[in-house]
Amino acid sequence: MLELFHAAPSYYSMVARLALAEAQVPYSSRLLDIHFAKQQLSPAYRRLNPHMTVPTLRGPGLLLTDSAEIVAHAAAQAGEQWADADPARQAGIAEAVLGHYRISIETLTFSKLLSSRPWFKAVVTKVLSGVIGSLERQAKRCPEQAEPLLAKAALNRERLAVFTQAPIEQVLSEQRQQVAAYLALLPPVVAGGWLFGRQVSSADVVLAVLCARLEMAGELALLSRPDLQGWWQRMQQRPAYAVADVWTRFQRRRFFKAVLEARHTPINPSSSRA
Ligand SMILES: N[C@@H](CCC(=O)N[C@@H](CS)C(=O)NCC(=O)O)C(=O)O
Repeated sequence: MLELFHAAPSYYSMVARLALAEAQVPYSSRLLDIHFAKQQLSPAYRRLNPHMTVPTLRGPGLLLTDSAEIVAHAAAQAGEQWADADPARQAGIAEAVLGHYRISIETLTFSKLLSSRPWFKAVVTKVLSGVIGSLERQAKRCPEQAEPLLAKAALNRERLAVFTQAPIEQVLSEQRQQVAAYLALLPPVVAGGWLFGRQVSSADVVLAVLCARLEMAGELALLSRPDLQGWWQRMQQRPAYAVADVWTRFQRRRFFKAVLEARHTPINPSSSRA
């Protein structure tokens, strides 16, 4: 049985959950608390996933540490059920998926949050500075793992710089432009169909999670094309969409419930890459 290490409200965890649900790949859920306990930074988890991020998919002879790898795995498992199996559509699908991964979801989400709640900037600064300090201390204590720990500290410094160095409205406006440009380049969707024809694809999976995040951020107006609006309505009706637990609004009670559940998640890093 596959195990999916993920967090309930995490964007890239939702990508993995939706891909696996659409491909009907069963897995055991292993929830992590990436916000308070920061289990993604624990020694056991970082041996499993050196990027110290969720999701991670683990199984016999399988260790996937990035949502894009999990989507590709799901596409392979789905075979002819997904448009990805059609050689004529592969280049277009790959371009749509890659374009999605060029968008900084985190910058979009946080710039929106900070633009409406300026007081949140102090919280973000405090949390990120705390994480950077902790990673740097751990790097000193465990020199053999210093490289990934310092890389993660540097990444968090970059995150901090994005939100503190430029006016937040400017950051948000750039993110909006990037998302709008991405959506404009997607292929026209024929009535009742999916992005690349009559079968869903990796591109539908990532776009669905992007739309859910736009809705959560109050930015769904960016989805201005009527064909994509119809697609989004239909996508939300798919059984896999409900199974995947894709969030279109922040669910405080479920968030804390998942945090509590995560305390009991065993992380045994004894697996190896395929
Ligand atoms: N490229 C990675 C990004 C994963 C990622 O950034 N996940 C976020 C949650 S949505 C995370 O784990 N954040 C915690 C951290 O960076 O410490 C993927 O697609 O899996």
